[in-house]
Amino acid sequence: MRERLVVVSNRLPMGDTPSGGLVVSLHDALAASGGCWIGSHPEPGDDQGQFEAIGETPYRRLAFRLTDADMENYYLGFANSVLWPLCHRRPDLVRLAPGYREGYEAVNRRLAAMIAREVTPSDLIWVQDYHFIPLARELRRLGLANRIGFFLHIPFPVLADLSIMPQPEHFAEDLAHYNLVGLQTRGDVARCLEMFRDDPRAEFMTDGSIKFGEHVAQVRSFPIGIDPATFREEAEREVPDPFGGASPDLFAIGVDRLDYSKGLPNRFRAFGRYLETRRDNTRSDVRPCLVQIAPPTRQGVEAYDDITEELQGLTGKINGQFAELDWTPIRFINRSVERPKLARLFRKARACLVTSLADGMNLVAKEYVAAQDPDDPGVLILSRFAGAAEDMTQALLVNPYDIEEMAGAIDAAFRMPLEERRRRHESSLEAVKRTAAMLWAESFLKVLKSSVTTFELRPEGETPLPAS
Ligand code: GDG
Repeated sequence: MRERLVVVSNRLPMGDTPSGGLVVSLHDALAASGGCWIGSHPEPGDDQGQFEAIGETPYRRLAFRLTDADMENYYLGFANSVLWPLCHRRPDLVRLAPGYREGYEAVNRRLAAMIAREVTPSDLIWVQDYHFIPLARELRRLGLANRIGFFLHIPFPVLADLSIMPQPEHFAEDLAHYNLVGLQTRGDVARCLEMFRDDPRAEFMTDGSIKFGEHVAQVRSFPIGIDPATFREEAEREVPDPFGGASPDLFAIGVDRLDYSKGLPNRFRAFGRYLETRRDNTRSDVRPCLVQIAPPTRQGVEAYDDITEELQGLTGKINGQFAELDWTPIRFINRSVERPKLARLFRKARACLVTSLADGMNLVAKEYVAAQDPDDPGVLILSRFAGAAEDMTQALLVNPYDIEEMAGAIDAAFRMPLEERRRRHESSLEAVKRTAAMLWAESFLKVLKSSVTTFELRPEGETPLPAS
């Protein structure tokens, strides 16, 4: 029987043309296997337990709907007010409200029942991210013996933080229902293994896999990447000047969803500190800028509203202190910018600031490096706490809590000699190529396909419904 791939993610890509590294690489893998991609529809609603088929692609796209209550309890609630802050080492921002956990479990249970009607026993199921940690457990409960893989895009939590969760014992148990747990970095794998080591129910096998009751799971790192060649082409394409003729002399760029994990307030403070202390302060003809693009996300969650206000305040303060009639030092764009413009901005920027306090990988770091002109490249300033730092060791690595150090790195990046910029860029680009998106999907699926299944097969007579 043919092994189709079934991908499950929180959001279903809706457009006709796939874009973005993750979407493109999964699109290619799905097109090759003729499988399907399951995800939530952007419009809320009640799907009555039935998937809705979306548009034309070489594979099927199936949408489920989230009701307003699901959005509140599952999405904004348990996923983004419990799991997200917990995995990003912000236990102080965890909100435990009645209904969050049940809402999260209910969406996973309902989705599992819908998936079980779609898949055949030979299908490979690949679940994406923290929205669906219990999904394999629910699918096993319905008798599915398929190979099921899970990839966590965000950092694996530290052991001490896990105990803040309601029913923390479920976390290890739920993960053990997957045949393969994929994580971004070796550091994440170490934290995951530490959790299993601490759990008396887990047993380590000689091949490194973990036996948990009747289940055996493997834990491996698969650093995610982008498609560097396509991104470079986009960056090279001539588009109208994104600054409309008012291009700054010298600028650093930041591109992040407006999220507290991305370390934006300290980035702004560091830029202010750099302006205060920069060595070429006397050269009044150079007007350096920070261009920060930060589209809003998860509006309605208190911590996100707070950080937006904080950044507006910092921008006003720093611009008030340094701006001149013809110079705005911080350009804070609290909206999304189209991809071709973004690629072009990356290419023009002399430095890119990625200063996450915690980050699974950070694709912006890779996009910036891919977009550079190798003959005259800009400099990546990269937080030690972004997964990307594990391989991109030739970036200017910084501690995102240390304002002084970051201000120094901005100064060093703006003044770095061409030879050093080239050397650092060449090495960073190698790392981006080594972890290209296609390889990420291929290597995960290769390991998943070879994993042993120890799950009982479906009880006699219980066959899945044929895929419609
Ligand atoms: C999660 C993990 C992990 C941003 N603003 C605009 C825009 N973007 C694009 C970027 C980049 C993507 O969004 C952001 O990806 P990141 O990796 O930086 O961060 P998260 O969204 O937090 O992603 C992260 C990732 O999953 C993948 O596993 O790396 O650690 O947190 O592609 O360019 N794109 C456009 N306009 C914008 O305004 N067009």
